[in-house]
Amino acid sequence: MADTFSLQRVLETFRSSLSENKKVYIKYYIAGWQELVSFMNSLGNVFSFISKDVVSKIQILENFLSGENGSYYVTIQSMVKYELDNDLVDLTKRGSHPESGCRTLLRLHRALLWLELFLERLRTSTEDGKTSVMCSDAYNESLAQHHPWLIRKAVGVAFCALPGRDTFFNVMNAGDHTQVVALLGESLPLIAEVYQITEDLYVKNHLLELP
Ligand code: 1PZ
Repeated sequence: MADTFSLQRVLETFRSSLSENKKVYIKYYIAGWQELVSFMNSLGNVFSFISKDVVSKIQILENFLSGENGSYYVTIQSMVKYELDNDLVDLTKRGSHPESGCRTLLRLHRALLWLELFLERLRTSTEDGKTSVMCSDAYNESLAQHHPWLIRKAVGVAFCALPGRDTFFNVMNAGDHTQVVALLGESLPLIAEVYQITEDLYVKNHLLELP
């Protein structure tokens, strides 16, 4: 994986994560997150507490995927079935399975909603739009509801360190502003679809509140 971020690659990995029959491949789902981590790292050290958390969650899922039961972790659907059938998920409070695949993926899933809301704001923003406001509005509508006060404060501080809209667009490495906006328009429905498929699966299995 190259060090420089490209929005195009994020789009490609999320596209690869969807199978024809609407299964979500964990391998590509976490590869998409890995790309986003490299993007965050290029924005500066203030974000390292965020990217560390994402990296550790990617690692947990990667370990399952490459472990002896890896074949059950190929898709989000097979993981949910396998872990539930075998009582491998702490359902109401953290106990003997504090780092199940289901609860770990749920954290990334919630963050994916943040990403979707943020990118949509970025896509439709005007030249004087403030990335910090777009980020925090998206955050308050999504992830913030799942974070305690201390984390919300720390995240608020990090948002203030965000570069402006121009820099953001440049770091995405996808050409001029018009091209970035077009690519965002292409990526967002994909991200939204992956999100919705996961959301439906988690709703169906009552997994949205996993500790
Ligand atoms: C480009 C700007 C980046 C803004 C990122 C906005 C989201 C802020 C998320 C803050 C996470 C704070 C650190 C750790 C939090 C964890 O406690 C939680 C719950 O996990 P648990 O403790 O239950 O194991 N972790 C999360 O909620 C996952 C957070 C993922 C954040 C993804 C950011 C994606 C950035 C993409 C860049 C374009």
